[in-house]
Amino acid sequence: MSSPDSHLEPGLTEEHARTLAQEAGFTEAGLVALPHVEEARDSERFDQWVEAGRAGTMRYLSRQNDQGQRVRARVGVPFPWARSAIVCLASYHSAQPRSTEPADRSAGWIARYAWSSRVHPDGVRRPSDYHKVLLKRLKEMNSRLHEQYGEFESRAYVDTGPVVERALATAAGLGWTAKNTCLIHPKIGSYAFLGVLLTSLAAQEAKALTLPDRCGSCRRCLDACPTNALFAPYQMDATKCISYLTIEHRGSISADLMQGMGRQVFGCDICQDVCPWNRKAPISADDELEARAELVNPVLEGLALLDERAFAEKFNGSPVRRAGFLGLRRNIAIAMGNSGERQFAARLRAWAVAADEGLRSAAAWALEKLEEK
Ligand code: B12
Ligand code: SF4
Ligand code: SF4
Repeated sequence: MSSPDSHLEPGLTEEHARTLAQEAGFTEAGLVALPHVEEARDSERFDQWVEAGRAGTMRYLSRQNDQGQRVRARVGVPFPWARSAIVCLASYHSAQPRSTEPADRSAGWIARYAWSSRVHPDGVRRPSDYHKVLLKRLKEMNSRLHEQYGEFESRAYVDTGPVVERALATAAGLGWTAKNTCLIHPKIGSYAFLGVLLTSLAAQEAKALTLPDRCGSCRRCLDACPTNALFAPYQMDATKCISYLTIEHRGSISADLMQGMGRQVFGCDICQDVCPWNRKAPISADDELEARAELVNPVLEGLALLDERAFAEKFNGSPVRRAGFLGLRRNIAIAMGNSGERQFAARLRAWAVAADEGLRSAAAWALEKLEEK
């Protein structure tokens, strides 16, 4: 437990937080005192988003505590002791092609963020999951802070904690929340993961200014989104987002959305691939997040051949496992339908009688689409 005395200054400085983060392997970091100045605005935006039903079946986002407060809307609700957040950013940009570049129609697309791998001490390259990679770094930073400051409260989160990471990253001056709803760092772009270390330590310097929005009059992401999930600037209906449909959503998908999904089999990069701020973004030097070349434009037939065991072996330790074996198969069936390649008809016929409803309905739709040709 923390003692009140442990909260006395000197407190954290932004420079110290950045140094610690970079020594732990992060590309960039910022510090923000909590509650931050835009908390009321952000919490209102979050509430409106959830109340409009944009979160779909991701019920954890709308969870309320016994007092009826929405847990994620304000950091102070689950963590009343939190006085500062160190927000860290790890670039995963790689030199590989983008999803918007021409590719063979018989290939699918797995989102860039899920390509990560690293070489283990035994010399073998294995998939890596950013959640684990970043969490280990945050914990290392936490230990170093404890050596320096003694007892205090803290929590480290990457993705799965009850915090809106992009809102905290914006408040910490790491970038702006863009029209595609991603956090864009002016130098690093948006192919970057976020991780947050909450502490009960005071932040010595209050954040002076957040960065301005630099989207200007651009609308490329909105125009490129194939399912209209970005229905207005800064507004996303997650229930239409290909990332949600391919990763989070279980079961059948409506026909109009399947059409828009194209050949994305896991996640979606389109609204980031068209963004000018990613054009000149530096390639990441992070050796724990290196791209696995075999996941770039993967051949659909190769993915379709994976049985449950081969799926587990190929994606063990990778974010792709989250889609589940049958979820990925359903997505492959949709991509086959959208490919226009009749060579997939035989496989789709077999899947069209599968026991799993999501796979069965996707395969039937895909078959019909191929036969329309
Ligand atoms: C749920 C979730 C999703 C959902 C919903 C996405 C969404 N836009 O809300 C789905 C499954 C669709 C998804 C997709 C992706 N995700 Co996601 N996801 C999350 C998660 C777990 C929660 C996000 C959340 O709370 N959404 C609710 C909305 C309201 O929050 P928000 O979008 O962050 O909104 C804030 C701002 O947009 C702002 N805001 C709202 N309205 C307005 C209006 C104006 C005018 C302005 C200026 C700002 C503004 O205030 C909001 C609240 O404070 C976070 C991790 C976390 N714990 O935060 C990762 C996270 C956001 N995802 C991430 C990633 C990498 C992705 C994908 C790129 C993966 C992929 N390639 O498929 C896509 C990107 C799609 C996109 N264009 O956003 C990263 C984003 C990194 C970054 N640089 O932005 C995060 C931070 C995970 C991480 N730890 O790195 N994701
Ligand atoms: S990730 Fe794809 S589907 Fe989702 S908002 Fe961006 S372009 Fe649209
Ligand atoms: S594509 Fe244009 S509007 Fe969309 S996020 Fe990038 S700069 Fe902003």
